[in-house]
Amino acid sequence: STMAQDSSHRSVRVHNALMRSVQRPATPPRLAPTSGPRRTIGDAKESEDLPGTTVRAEGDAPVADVAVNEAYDGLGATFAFFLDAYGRDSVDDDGMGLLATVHYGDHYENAFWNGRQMVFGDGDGELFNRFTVSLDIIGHELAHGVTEDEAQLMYLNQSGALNESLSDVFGSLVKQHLRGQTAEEADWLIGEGLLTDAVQGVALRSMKEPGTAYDDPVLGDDIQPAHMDGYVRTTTDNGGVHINSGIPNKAFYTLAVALGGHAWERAGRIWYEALRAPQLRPNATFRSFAAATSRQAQVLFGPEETQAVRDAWASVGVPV
Ligand code: ASN
Ligand code: ZN
Repeated sequence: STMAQDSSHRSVRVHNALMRSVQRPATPPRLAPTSGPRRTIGDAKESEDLPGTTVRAEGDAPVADVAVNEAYDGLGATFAFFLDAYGRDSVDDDGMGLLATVHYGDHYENAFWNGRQMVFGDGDGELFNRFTVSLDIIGHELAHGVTEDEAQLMYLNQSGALNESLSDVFGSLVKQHLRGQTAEEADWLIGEGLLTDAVQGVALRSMKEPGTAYDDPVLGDDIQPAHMDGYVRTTTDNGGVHINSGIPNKAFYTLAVALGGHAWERAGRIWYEALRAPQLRPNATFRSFAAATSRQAQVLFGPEETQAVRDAWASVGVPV
């Protein structure tokens, strides 16, 4: 009789525990992100005033200014990517409104995330077109906001190059997701269409073959390394954050192609969860990030994916 009592007590306790977990979740319930993106596009009218005049808000019809519509659509594609691929509701995973300013500065040759919003220059027209032409650039800038919200990787040396690389990874995945491309089909270029026809080059960076995106008398040579053997020690560019990002970029590309299929589903998911892992510190190195990706591959998938992650890092000279 004691046996029967014990097991019935146990089943009652299990039942109560299950009911409790259904009725009283440990964390407060969050509203499902049913509202979609909340986009605002500002026009700085070639000044450096942010956010400038609002020229298109969520739900507004397209306007005559192509840069405005590219920014609006690019923010939409980036929002859709993070929600669909990882269930992330905007930059802060809490439905934050997305603000971008176009026509920033006088022929300004860059785009950036300023901690609160995206900013896009028009380019000089000689070397660079407007910075909204490439969807992966828009995804890159917004991903800086995601990284800042999660690991807060310091924008210096290896942690800075990781910060840069994560923006390239998610920027490229935004484009691949919109196009429905597999890892094999993707171009793995960052900023295709950004360089004018006068420049000898195809893009700002190549994740597939770092160091080969351009070689131009005026712009210079793409000097990104694809392996730790070529790691550039420099004090410019915050310790070469846009240079040494070639190394983790190549590791991600290598993993994505090894796993095959849609890169955001396994390779991207592993990188995304590594970025969110509490063990990842703001001063993370390539090695500590590689270890985080290996752990996530094991937790999320299994031994095959974990080995593929380790092989990918090993191929760029980062042992895990
Ligand atoms: N376009 C650059 C980037 O987002 C601007 C910068 O150096 N912060 O990385
Ligand atoms: Zn960046």
